[in-house]
Parts: sequence; structure tokens; C-alpha cells
Amino acid sequence: MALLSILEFPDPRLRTRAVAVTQVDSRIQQLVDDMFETMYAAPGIGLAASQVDVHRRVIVIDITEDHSNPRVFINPEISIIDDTLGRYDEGCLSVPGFYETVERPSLIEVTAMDRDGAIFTEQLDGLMSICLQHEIDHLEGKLFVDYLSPLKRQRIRSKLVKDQKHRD
Ligand code: GNR
Ligand code: NI
Repeated sequence: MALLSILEFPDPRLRTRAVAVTQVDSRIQQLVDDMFETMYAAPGIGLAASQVDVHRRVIVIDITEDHSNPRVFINPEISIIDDTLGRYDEGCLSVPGFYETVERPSLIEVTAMDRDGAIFTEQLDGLMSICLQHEIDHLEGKLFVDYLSPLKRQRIRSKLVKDQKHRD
């Protein structure tokens, strides 16, 4: 296993649209395992491959505190079952230190492949629904800061650019 480094806003590589996985082979399974290790270490409840500079449609999520429900979504496709919007204070490992309210549809259905390449379909609500939508946005090159006002986004960008300069 390996810890991967996480890209931070406003890194332009986070704007890359990820391409579909054609075969769930051992390389993809290694990526999934490394993404879990990286997500748990951060710590975070979700991670998209885009965030570790691998532009393939691979997502890992575990919203439990005891790491008991690791979930893999490869080539996820979602449809909205209930477009009632729910609000949640979102954070992002690529936007460290900032939490802002985002509105998203509450109930979705997802079809995806798991770590074995098996296709499954299920409905998701609550934090799982929020998190999966947040991760699919990453695969499209979109970040939660894109839902905020330009002023808020610019403040976050300036602070992170300053932090990044102090680091290297
Ligand atoms: O760890 C994370 N927490 C979180 C909280 C609210 C909404 C979404 C998330 S996902 C985030 C990890 C991350 O950046 N995934 O892309
Ligand atoms: Ni994120």
C-alpha cells in the first residue's frame, strides 16, 4: 500500500475530467487500496482519484467512524430520485480548513462497479448521497467552492495559495 499526495485548490489538475475505467484490473485495485489508505490517514470520508492526480473514474467512501464500511464506486452514474434539496456543511481534502454550506438533491440512485468489477445499483440518502455527489463532482473537475459566491471562493483561494507558498 502507499500514501498518495492530495492536490489542493487552486491546482489546475483538479479541473481535469476523469475518463471511464475500461477494465477493473490489478492496477485499478491497487489504486483503490492506496486511495483508502490515503483517505483514512487524512482523515476523510471520501476520495476521488482526481484528487491524487489519477484521472480515472474511481471513488472510495467510508462514512463510518470505525472504517467498517469501505465502499468503492467505479464509473458511477447517478440519477436524482428526489430533487428536494438538503443543506450540509461540506469540507474537502483538496480545500483544507474550509467548511461551507452546499445544497444538493437528497435522494439519488447510483449504478457503478465495485472493487471486483461487479455492477450494482442502489439508492443513497443522507451523508452517503452528499458525499457521492461531492466525489462525482471531482471526477468532472468540479469543487464544492464552485457553488459559493465568487467573493468567498477568492478568499479561500488567496488563503490556500499563501499557505502553499509557506510550505515549500
Ligand atoms: O472528508 C470529507 N468530508 C466531507 C464532508 C462533507 C461533505 C463532503 C465531504 S468529502 C471530504 C473528503 C473529500 O474531499 N472528498 O473529495
Ligand atoms: Ni473533496
